Amino acid sequence: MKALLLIDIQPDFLPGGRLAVPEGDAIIPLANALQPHFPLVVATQDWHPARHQSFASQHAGQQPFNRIDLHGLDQVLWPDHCVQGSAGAELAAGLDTSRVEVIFRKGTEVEIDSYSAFFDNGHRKSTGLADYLRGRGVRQVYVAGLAADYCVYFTAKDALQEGFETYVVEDATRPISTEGFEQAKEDLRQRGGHLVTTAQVLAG
Ligand code: VGL
Ligand code: ZN
Repeated sequence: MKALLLIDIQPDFLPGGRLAVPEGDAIIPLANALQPHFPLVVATQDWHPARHQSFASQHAGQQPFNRIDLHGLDQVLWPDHCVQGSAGAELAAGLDTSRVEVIFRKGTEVEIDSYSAFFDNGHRKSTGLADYLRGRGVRQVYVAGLAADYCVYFTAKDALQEGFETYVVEDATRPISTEGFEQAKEDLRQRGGHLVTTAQVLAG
């Protein structure tokens, strides 16, 4: 049994959004085309309280994209984004959600960021996604969405660690930093992950 994980396809990560990923909107038709090929589709939403500590606005003298130590973890400071209940935090209007069975929200704790759909960045708390997938008999996980070098990467890494056969659908994701994604891909390959294209998934 295989599952498709659609990561953070939200207006704030699309061109014009508050943390826009270049060409982020290009993945939406692919995310829609992939869905009918999976018996289980799960989506995530980045879902931050307004005063989330990953926001540069919450740290005096800091600018977006600076790095700080946040309670012992390396943290990139972001522009305010995906604030709970805001328009930018919804699932993108063009995304077909009719086959999305469940939506996992993450990043809800003020003190800690959460890139992965499985755990917060300190691996302190599980979201329950791994047990949910195992309970549904899932062995293979395909990851698409935004951003390739952050939430898609961390989700794929945790999926591997949780023992799932893990595929990143390379054309159905876009990075914040191209160089960051190159490193992420190398790391995922070394961990036993697979990179595939939408065409390969549709043909399989
Ligand atoms: C993300 C940075 C901050 C992502 C979320 O979805 O990749 N990146 N919050
Ligand atoms: Zn975030």
